[in-house]
Amino acid sequence: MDIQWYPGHMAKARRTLMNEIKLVDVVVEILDARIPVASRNPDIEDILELRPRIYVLNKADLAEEKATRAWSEKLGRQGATLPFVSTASNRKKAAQMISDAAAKEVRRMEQKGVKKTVRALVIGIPNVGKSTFINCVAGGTRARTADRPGVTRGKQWVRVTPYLELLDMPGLLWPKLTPERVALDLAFVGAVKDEIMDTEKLAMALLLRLREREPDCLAARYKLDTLSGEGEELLERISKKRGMILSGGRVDTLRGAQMLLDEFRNGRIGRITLEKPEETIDEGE
Ligand SMILES: Nc1nc2c(ncn2[C@@H]2O[C@H](COP(=O)(O)OP(=O)(O)OP(=O)(O)O)[C@@H](O)[C@H]2O)c(=O)[nH]1
Ligand SMILES: [Mg+2]
Repeated sequence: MDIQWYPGHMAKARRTLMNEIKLVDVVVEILDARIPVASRNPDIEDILELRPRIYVLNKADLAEEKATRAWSEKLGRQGATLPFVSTASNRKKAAQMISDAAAKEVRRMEQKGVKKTVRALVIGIPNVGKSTFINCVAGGTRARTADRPGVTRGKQWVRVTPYLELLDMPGLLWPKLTPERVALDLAFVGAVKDEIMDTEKLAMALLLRLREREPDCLAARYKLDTLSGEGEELLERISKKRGMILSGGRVDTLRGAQMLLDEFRNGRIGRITLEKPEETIDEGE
């Protein structure tokens, strides 16, 4: 499946990023704990590496606990890493990590007699939870959020305290999503607009992936006795089981596909990490 997604506002966001990086002290890169490698943006690495970085493995509540711990250790060798669920109870942990990352600069300014305001840039793929993370650290609903990609359209500074400000940005993808596994992973978790994809094909690909990864979760959720057959057959069987039948008796696989994707994205099929830390993951071509 060919997924190309690089609308104008993302190209603009890259340019904005080049300017904003000069104003920030810390970069908070929000990754999806279910796909920590595929959700890292290779296209802006050159910009991000200019500042100290924190990796947040967000949506850890939807990922396998053991895998998140292992990823956290692995990524921890490259920069401070925090497995995270964006809830109010985790507010302090996140704020602390940001101030730790900026501590050196804060001390440097202190020596000059200036109390520095720490500015952190929050970056990541669409729908990964950047705005939710910011709301979690700032308290309240300061940035707009929704369960679809492309919600934040322009940059927005959110003041947490007089000495901490966070910059929300639109989600960024990169011009060419390759290899196909990466493109699919991004689409499975909801980083790519569903409107530009073939929902049924995507659902079939997800079924094959889940059958390979977590056959027991898949069989249990949809009460399937067997997981044999092509993706198309599986999707039909699941849609039928859920009573998705069109007038005339044809199975409504489009509705079934949407349901499957929704259930996967909400963790209803189980806590599933698609990229396993023990595998060597091909990071691209
Ligand atoms: N389960 C779970 N859901 C989360 C978490 N963080 C965010 N979400 C959900 O993910 C969806 C997307 O959140 P946003 O904060 O709007 O994502 P964003 O990265 O700002 O998205 P764009 O602005 O569109 O790029 C929302 O439905 C959030 O409720 C988390 O830790 N766990
Ligand atoms: Mg947002």
